[in-house]
Amino acid sequence: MGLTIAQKIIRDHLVSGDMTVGSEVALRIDQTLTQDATGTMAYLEFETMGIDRVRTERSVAYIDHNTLQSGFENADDHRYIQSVAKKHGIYFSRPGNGICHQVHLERFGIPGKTLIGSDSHTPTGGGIGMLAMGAGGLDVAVAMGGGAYYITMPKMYKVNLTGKLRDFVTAKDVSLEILRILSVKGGVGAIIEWGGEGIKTLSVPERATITNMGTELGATTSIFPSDEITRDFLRAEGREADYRPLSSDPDAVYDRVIDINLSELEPLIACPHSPDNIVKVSSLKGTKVDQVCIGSCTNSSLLDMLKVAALLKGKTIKPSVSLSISPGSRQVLTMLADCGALSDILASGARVLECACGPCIGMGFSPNSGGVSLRTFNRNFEGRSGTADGQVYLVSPETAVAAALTGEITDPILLGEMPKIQFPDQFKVDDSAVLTPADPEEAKSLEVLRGPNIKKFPDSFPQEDTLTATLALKVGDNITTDHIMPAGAKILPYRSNIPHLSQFCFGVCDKTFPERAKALGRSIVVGGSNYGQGSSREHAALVPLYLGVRAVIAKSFARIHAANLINAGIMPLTFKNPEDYEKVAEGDTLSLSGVYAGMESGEITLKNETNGAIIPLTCSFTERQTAILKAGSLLSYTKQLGE
Ligand code: MIC
Ligand code: SF4
Repeated sequence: MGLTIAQKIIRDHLVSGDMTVGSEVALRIDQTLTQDATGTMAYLEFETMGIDRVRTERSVAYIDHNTLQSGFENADDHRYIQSVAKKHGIYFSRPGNGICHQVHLERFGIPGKTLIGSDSHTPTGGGIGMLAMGAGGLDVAVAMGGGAYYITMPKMYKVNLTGKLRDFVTAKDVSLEILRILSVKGGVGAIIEWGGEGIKTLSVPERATITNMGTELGATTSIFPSDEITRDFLRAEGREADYRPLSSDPDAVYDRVIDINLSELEPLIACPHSPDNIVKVSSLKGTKVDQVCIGSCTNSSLLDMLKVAALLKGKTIKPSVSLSISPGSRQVLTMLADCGALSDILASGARVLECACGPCIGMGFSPNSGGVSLRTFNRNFEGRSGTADGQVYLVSPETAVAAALTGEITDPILLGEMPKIQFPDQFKVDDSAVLTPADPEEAKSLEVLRGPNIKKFPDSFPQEDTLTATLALKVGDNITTDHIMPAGAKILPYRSNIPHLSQFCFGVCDKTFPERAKALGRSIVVGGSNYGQGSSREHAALVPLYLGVRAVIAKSFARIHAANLINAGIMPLTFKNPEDYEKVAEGDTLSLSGVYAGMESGEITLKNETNGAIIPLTCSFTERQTAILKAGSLLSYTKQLGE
């Protein structure tokens, strides 16, 4: 039987396990990336492992999320990451050099290699045929130390593209179309391979937009073949030597095949507050727009920016609209400046922001109250923009420009003719903002610089055979990690200070949760389906742990969050019968007995001591995961292994 692209890469990196769907496989990881918002924690974890130098082929630390530096906290974290990177063999991409995924694609990604990153949009690397996955910081720390990365062997989906995108219909619309078809949980447990004749019409930046946003499907990752288009991109980056062709076998077997005809697509838009809330742009015609933001790891490539500049050239944005543009990398910004496109952008009235995540994670540029904001980003979760009642829509750069010019939601096709873009066949390569690590000898004497904002990890609690605790919070379906542990300019500086962060835990759902949970000492949280979707932030597990949460019971979980809960020693358990969700209420006393046997058999019984209901729960922990939960955390487990 033939293999898919992902199966081939998994086969080549298999450390243990068998490749049957649903069983656990351990993979050798070639490359890692971190960003600063998850990186401080990941490097603190790496340091506790006592390993001198990373054992990967390439590990890169990016500073791109927390670049506001509104106090000493971020500056200290940057300094810490810079010093720890230099000492332990990690490349350091300085603040201002760009968004991790964009820079990694440009400078470091290699077809056929494995990459894990402490950021959920790491699958961007699938645009050049990498097996690139988002992971919790601790998993990345373990991989940096040479340990394997464990995943559940995913199903394989194939999206067959035919036809060719019309002008003003873009790769972003392809991402929105697949979200319309599959929804935010439709990719859970699957790897999505993109193929068909239509992919030959898509450049690497367009492919990367698609793999980037595959994260919103809940997919383990998304991947394109590595072909002549990949070779052209690597050549333009001066890295042709990194090219290797990669394709699936003609007789590869897929669990699901989806067909999309690019020629038939129309501009699409994701409405508040979920990336799968999709309608046609034309159906919202005339909706007044207050703000437009162009950028993020989804749509900040040179190609995107050149199109935006060409559409803005000689025009002025509506006075009622505020437009921000964040190029994805210093390379993109420099090339925009060199060819004059930057002047066209500035002359239109746009505000050019730093090459960083910026507004995407609520680091500035929040909309006005109740404001309608059209963004080329990948997430529009409630409150994420920093404005609680902001109405965020997700669109392509073309649709974004159309709104900025007209002041309302407008089908970009109405802009007339698409200007011709002069796309260079050589990118301007300048790696001076990527600092190389010290050599092993010099590294020995280097000091790691820590600031006072770095606080100790929460204590871990080995799971016991019985657990009795109060249900402190019951939430609904599709709860994101932005609900559990919000980010934004006021909170993000405290990613290495769990006690401070804890005040904001579940703030979007219930502001009283932190105080109540603390008072209870130990508690349980109940959720609906797809609990923990979105970001890879392990803080969404570490902070509940700090507040005493010992188990989360839900209808289903998102992949990275479930792994983060286990790594933190919190049990993710699933209702065997989803309707039993109704049999528990906030404040009920819940008890689990025979936990150890249940971890092995896959069934644990819950008794609701308040109303007497007996509720069967399921779990599918591997031996390793059971051992982690019994040890209290992945860190304690790893330490025990070393003893
Ligand atoms: C996001 O887009 O939500 C983030 C911020 O990049 C996160 C990482 C984080 O919370 O630090 C992600 O996607 O993993
Ligand atoms: Fe940064 Fe936004 Fe991309 Fe997350 S989704 S890495 S915050 S640009």
